[in-house]
Amino acid sequence: MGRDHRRRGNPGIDAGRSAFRQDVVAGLSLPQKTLPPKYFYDRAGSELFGRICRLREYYLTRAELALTRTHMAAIARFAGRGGVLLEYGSGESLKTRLLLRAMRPAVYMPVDISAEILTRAAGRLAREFPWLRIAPVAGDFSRPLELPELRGRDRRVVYFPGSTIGNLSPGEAQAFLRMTRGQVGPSGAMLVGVDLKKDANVLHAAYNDSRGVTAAFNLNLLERINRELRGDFDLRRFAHYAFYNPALGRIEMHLVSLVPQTVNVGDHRFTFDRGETIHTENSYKYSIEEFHAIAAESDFRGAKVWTDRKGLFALHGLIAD
Ligand code: AVJ
Repeated sequence: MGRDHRRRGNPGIDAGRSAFRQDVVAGLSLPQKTLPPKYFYDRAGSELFGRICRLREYYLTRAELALTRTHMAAIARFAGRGGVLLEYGSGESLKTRLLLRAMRPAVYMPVDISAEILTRAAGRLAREFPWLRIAPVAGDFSRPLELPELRGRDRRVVYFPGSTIGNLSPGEAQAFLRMTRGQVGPSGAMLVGVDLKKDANVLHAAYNDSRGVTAAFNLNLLERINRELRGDFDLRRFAHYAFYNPALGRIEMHLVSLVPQTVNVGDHRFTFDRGETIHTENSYKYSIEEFHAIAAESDFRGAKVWTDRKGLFALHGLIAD
């Protein structure tokens, strides 16, 4: 029983799985094999990402937390009191709690693709912030969203921390900001966390940690394909490969085939040359000026920017222009 029964009984999982299958088959059929990074975050992947955030080499999380603490009063002043705070992501982080405490929005609206994660996070926040109205929205923030009706005068501020925007190409980031600008309206604002350009050796270490957690995170994508899509990837025949591409200003993560091989995913077959890669993630790094230029093309103005003392990470305060 089990499997088929469960799949027929749960259209949510079925729809998700068929989108996953479609994306995997399409991506592995390209001349440069590619897999979308959003599929890293199954249960095991999310756990591994949590471990990455605690690694000594992965400076991003600590730098963003440090700058948020240091500049909290100014950040809250920028966001303003009593409006609607939308967060793209489930908002489980310490940074979110600091922001909620300082800013005291009238409504907090976390937007996440996983209803399960949202419900759990919202329940916890509700206990911690009894005065706060929490309105979780289950949906994909990378597409135009239907938001619950809000009182029209309430100022909307979108919080998008963690440099998640770095997964998008500059052109996609611009389109994404433009869409968000439509979402918040003419009196709206955005707080977006962006990893800064820096010494390539520091970047390299952050994505090639000595404990191999990032490697496990990358390889878990193949394990997920094996589990969910009847794949037969042999994880010993692929290796994590991450490097900084200075011309494009991004970290690239790949999985390299160590031997010539054929892999099955359900009824589909894919062949790999020795040394051929699957490109699994880009993580773009922007100077303050570069990010301002992207914001300007999206009808946002870079009004404020806060960084940590070491100049590793930036939080941009954008206002509708
Ligand atoms: C969650 C997209 C910001 O790009 O640094 C961490 C994901 N990948 N280590 C990043 C990630 C490898 C992370 N983001």
